[in-house]
Amino acid sequence: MSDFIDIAPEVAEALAVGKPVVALESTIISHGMPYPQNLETAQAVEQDVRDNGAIPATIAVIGGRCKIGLSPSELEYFAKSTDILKLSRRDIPYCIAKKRDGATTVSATMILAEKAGIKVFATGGIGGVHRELAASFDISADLTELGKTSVAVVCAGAKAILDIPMTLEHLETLGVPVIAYGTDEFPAFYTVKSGQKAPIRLDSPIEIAEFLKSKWDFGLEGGAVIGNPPPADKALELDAIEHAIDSALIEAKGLNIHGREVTPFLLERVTQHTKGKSLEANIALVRNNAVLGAKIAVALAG
Ligand code: PSU
Ligand code: MN
Repeated sequence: MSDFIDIAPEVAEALAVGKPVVALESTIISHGMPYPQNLETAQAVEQDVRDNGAIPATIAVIGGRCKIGLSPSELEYFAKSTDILKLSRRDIPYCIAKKRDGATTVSATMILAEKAGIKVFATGGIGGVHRELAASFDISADLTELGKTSVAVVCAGAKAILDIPMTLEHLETLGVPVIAYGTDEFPAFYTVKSGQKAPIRLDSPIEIAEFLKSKWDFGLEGGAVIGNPPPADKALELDAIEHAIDSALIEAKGLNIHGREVTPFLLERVTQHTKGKSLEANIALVRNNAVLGAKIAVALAG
């Protein structure tokens, strides 16, 4: 493992003695938010994990080395650099072989977290089935990864830029449990409600930890989606975001944006259309997820 992976000393120590660790992704830093909000958010999220009793491990690839836990200067370098690949499962070997820098999406972060022995990962939103699936055949590699890699992903659901009902259907096909935390509906990232009932509702970090232990101790491999609604005071209303999303989707089509470019493009345009309100919501919900992730990791370790 050490041929490819460097675990930060603090993270390695915590893992060795069974202390709670929460994995954090880096695509949100490099491709999900502009500088300097990306750096401020990444730092705040790490602190949120610490404040709730766990050790943060931001995951990325630097110079072809897989990093589990970044130093403050690595985090800053990552937030500022504009030459960073976006990595899903298939992109990892290229990044390693070419000794490049790569930001890990949900799928790649899950893979590296599992290899390091980290069970809980907090992020903003997972990728999913894109709208107008028949035309694009765009289904995020995040979903396939959730089907086979045993890491719990705490998120605010799937962004409304996606087709949420189809995303939930595909997660069922892949055998991925979907849990809503403290609510009946699966959240839609910027909004508390998606109009879709979540298959399972659990109301405390301990219940979630018991659920995860049951799954994995029984030998059912694969991840789980923990949908944590965005904080009510920063969440947006569906009408407000729907228009921004529709315009962004039309623009993406006109510019023939496809593949891995789609999600970063839509996020940036939605931020412009909402005059920064969506970015504010995004920051608040990632922090909120880090807090829940830490509490689940603490419950799992206890
Ligand atoms: N959600 C966010 N910001 C992001 C992403 C999700 O709020 O930057 C990233 C995650 O890394 C996720 C990826 O894994 O987008 C999905 O990309 P795609 O749709 O290309 O699979
Ligand atoms: Mn895609």
